[in-house]
Amino acid sequence: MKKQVMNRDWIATARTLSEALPYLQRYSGATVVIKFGGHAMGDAEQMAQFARDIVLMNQVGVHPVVVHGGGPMINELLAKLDIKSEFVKGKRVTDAATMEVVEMVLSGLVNKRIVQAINQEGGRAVGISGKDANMMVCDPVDPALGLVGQPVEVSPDLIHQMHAHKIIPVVAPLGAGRDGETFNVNGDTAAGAIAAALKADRLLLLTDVEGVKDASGSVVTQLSPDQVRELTASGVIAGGMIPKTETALDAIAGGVRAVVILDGRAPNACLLELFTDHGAGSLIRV
Ligand code: X2W
Repeated sequence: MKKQVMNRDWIATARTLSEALPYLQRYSGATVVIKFGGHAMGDAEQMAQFARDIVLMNQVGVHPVVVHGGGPMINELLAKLDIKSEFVKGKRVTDAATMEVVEMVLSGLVNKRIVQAINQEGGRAVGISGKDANMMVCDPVDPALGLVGQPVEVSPDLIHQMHAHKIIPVVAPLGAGRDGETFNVNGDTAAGAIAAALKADRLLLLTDVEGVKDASGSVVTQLSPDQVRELTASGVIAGGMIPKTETALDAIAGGVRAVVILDGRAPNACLLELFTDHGAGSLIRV
């Protein structure tokens, strides 16, 4: 007979699975929106690992919705095409020529890469943008930013139908204008608006920092919207973290139960957050 050698790793693996039971029960049937930022995507192996996490989540009864970014990939193609691009307060000034490139990169390249990665891990992902079924209708944010959109009406129907058919939606952050325009929407903003429309249980904002840091530089594991406002007023939350915490506050005000800002480059970041005692990043909730 084959003798099984029990070593510590296997015992730890079994214990981790056992400890996950209450979390698996808690999240069964939950809607979790995952914002996968361009900076969190990394190489093919990191993409595959993210995809495995999404498929596992789906397998255990979570209804995941992936909303992605792709800022660095847009920058790359704009540079190749010699189109200059600038950001004002974290938003890309988007003229008609830039919008074409943004749509090509987000709806084409990035969206399909994620869809294919999830499908290769055994999931059933379908890629859409906010334009499909008129899911995300936008108004212009500010004439100075051109075709940058602010979501004003988000309909959750299409996503509910996809979930009912066991499809994992992968959403590119583009919106439809009322006069047939295409709008470029910041990925975090789109994820927050979609999570609010779905009244999601969790919005996970995957980025390339560990979370919200306090004045001493340590990650704050849990904080309330009021604490976020205080840290922002005192200048501790600054720079690129501001759009993320603003998204979090808007999403919570819109009916999302909790928002987590976490480092998407860390291995199995989503699983660590949802299914272990440890958690990951900074959880913001009332
Ligand atoms: C973003 C959309 C992509 C995005 C852009 O054009 O870069 C606006 O700035 P990350 O990877 O999440 O940064 N849109 C209006 O948000 O990508």
